[in-house]
Amino acid sequence: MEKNNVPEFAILGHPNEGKSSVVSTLAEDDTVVISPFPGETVHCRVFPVTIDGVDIIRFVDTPGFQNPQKTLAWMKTFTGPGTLLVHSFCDVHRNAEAFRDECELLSPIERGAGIIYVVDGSRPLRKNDIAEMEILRLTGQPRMAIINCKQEEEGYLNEWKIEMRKHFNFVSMFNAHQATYVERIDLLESLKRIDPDWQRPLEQVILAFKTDWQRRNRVTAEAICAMLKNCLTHDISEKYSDRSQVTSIKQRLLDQYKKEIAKIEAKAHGEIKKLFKHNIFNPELPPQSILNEDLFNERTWRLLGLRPGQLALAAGIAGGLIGAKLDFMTAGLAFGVFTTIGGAIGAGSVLLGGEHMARSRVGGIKLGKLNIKVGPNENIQFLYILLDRALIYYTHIIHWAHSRRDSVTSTLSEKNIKMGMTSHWHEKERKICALFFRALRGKDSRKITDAGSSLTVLLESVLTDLSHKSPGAAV
Ligand SMILES: Nc1nc2c(ncn2[C@@H]2O[C@H](COP(=O)(O)OP(=O)(O)OP(=O)(O)O)[C@@H](O)[C@H]2O)c(=O)[nH]1
Ligand SMILES: [Mg+2]
Repeated sequence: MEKNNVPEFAILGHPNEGKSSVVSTLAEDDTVVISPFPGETVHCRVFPVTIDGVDIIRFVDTPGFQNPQKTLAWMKTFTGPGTLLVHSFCDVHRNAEAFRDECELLSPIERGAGIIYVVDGSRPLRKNDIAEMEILRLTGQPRMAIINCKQEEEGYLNEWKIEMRKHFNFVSMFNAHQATYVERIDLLESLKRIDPDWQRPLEQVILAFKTDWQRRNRVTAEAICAMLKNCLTHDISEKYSDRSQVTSIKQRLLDQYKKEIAKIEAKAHGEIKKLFKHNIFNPELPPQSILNEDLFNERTWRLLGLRPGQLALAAGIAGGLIGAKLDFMTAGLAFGVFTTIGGAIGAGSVLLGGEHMARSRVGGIKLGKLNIKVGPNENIQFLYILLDRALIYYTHIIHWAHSRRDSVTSTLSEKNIKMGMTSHWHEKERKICALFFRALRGKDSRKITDAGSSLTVLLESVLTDLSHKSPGAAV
């Protein structure tokens, strides 16, 4: 451990075993270079985890062992004090090309870093691996081993575990590309056990991690709430004088309305992505994800949001128009939304795809001109659709390990059931949503603030629950 008490861990191992991937996932840093070709990392690089401007822990990415058996042979002949072993080795071999990588990878250990040794447990154990483990044991530094299976092969795990227990204080399974928030915390908990001196500093690190995660969840809840407010109150309008242009103006406004709503939603999703430190790579959605669908298309409305019965109740509490138009509306749900604009000009409002998704109004204004207005959306289902999409997006983002650079291949079977989360909520939660929706339709800003605060608190607890669920639960 460094003098200033910031725990430092060097991630060591054979080339191409996933060292950089482990660093990237643990440090939540997608700038770490990961490559399918061995020998990618040639210099040590420190990746700190910084919270509130302070480094709380540092992970050091290192090159793979180049010549472990010869290194071990030299170390076995060393007769000086054990505390000088690493230093002496580096001193003697500093300019030897054959030991360039060993000198580099041992440098963090020389300055007191702990060791996390990474192996790919899906391949058989080799002589070089045993030499590497023995070298690390001889350094005398606190150390744990991580088995990071790159393939689904588990036949070699036992021999790895038996061998590793001889050399390490702790052995743990950790899949760099799949690890979740909970698994990262578990790994830090394991690190705590490898040396009594590190117990307290690592407890502080874990606490800082958890507190920061909670903060991110709170900010995410606020961002979702702000997005809902913006989307649910959004409208656009245009004046016109020539009645023959009404249909084309309405179509144009409707397209514009949808684009603007999509932009508000995308902005909120972008904020979530950034909060969870995905800065460079775009966590790819599975091809069949409902989030790839347009917000306003039929599949989205069929699979997300509340079920018809729930919706009637929600609309009742929200005091919306929906309850009164239930029969027509549920039919609309089956056929999709925004499919037609219709020609009901002059009727005061236009039913879009069987719903009051957005209103187009034609009303007289001064100077004999007319006005067409699209929005705000008066269907409470819109709130639930947006909410479901935000929660699905959040789940996807938090479960996307920072070391992942590939695309998603898992398939999702689309059953004929609601895939969103809100349809599983209890009445109490749906009431909070309904009150927020109702407040937005009124003009009382205090009511809006209060209802928004209740919704934010609810969302924060929903996000906390999701953080502790396995990614399998996500859509
Ligand atoms: N499927 C899968 N692939 C992994 C995992 N960890 C690493 N890989 C892949 O293995 C390759 C090597 O990963 P790196 O993290 O760059 O390995 P490294 O040990 O840092 O390699 P060098 O720097 O070359 O020594 C990359 O193609 C990774 O995508 C894993 O947990 N699952
Ligand atoms: Mg590397």
